[in-house]
Amino acid sequence: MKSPLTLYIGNYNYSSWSLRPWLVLTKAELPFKTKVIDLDIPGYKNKLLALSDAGTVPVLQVGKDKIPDSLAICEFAAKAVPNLWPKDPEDKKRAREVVEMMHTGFEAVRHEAPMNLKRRTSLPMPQTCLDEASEIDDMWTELLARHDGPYLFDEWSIADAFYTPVATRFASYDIPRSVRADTYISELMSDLDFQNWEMMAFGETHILPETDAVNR
Ligand SMILES: N[C@@H](CCC(=O)N[C@@H](CS)C(=O)NCC(=O)O)C(=O)O
Repeated sequence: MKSPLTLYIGNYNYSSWSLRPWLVLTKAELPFKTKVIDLDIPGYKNKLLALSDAGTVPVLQVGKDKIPDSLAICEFAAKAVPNLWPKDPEDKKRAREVVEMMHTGFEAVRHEAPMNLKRRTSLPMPQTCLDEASEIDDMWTELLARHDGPYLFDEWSIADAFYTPVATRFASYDIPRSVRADTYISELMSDLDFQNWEMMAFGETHILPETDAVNR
C-alpha cells in the first residue's frame, strides 16, 4: 500500500530537528517515506520554501497537507498512536515542559555544539555551552531519579526523542556530565532506531563546512 506520509528531512549527520520526529514516527510504527534535502547547497532554500513558509525541515506531508515543525509532527503522531507522551497527567505536563524548553531554548548548546554525528573532539567548549549542558544534566538527573525506567518518564516518550540529539552532542564534543547523565546518553545512543539513523549519517558524503568548523 502506498504510504500517505512523507517526512522531508535535512542531512542525517547534521539535522537534529529532523531526527526528533523521525524517531517518533519510527517508534509509533507509522509507515512513512523519508526524503532528504541536502542543506546549504545552491538552491536548497527554494526547495525548503516550496515545502513550507518557514523554509525549514522537517516537514511531514500527509496526503495533500503539510506539517512543518518537529514538535507539530510529533503531536500529529501522538494523536494517531497512544503512549508517545507519558500516561500520567503530571508527567505528561512535565514532559511537554522539557520538550518546549528544548524546542525554544538552549541556544548556546545548539550553536556551540551543533549536532554532527561523525564528529569527536575534546577541545574546550565555551562556558555558556557548558553552563547550559550542566542545566540539562541537572534536569535529566532530577527526572531519572523520580522514575525507574531508563528514560526520562520510564517508558520512551517524545521527551527522549527531543533529547537524543543533545545526547549526541555530549558525545561529539566530550562535554562533561554526571554518571547518571552518561548512562542516559548511552541508553539513547544505543537505541536501535537511533543507530539506524546514525548508519545513514555515516554513509552520507554531503558535508556542511561551517558546521564542521565549529570548535576546531
Ligand atoms: N523550529 C523548527 C526548526 C527547524 C530548523 O531550524 N531546521 C533546520 C535544519 S536542522 C533548517 O531547516 N534550517 C534551514 C536552513 O538552514 O536554511 C522545528 O522544530 O522544526
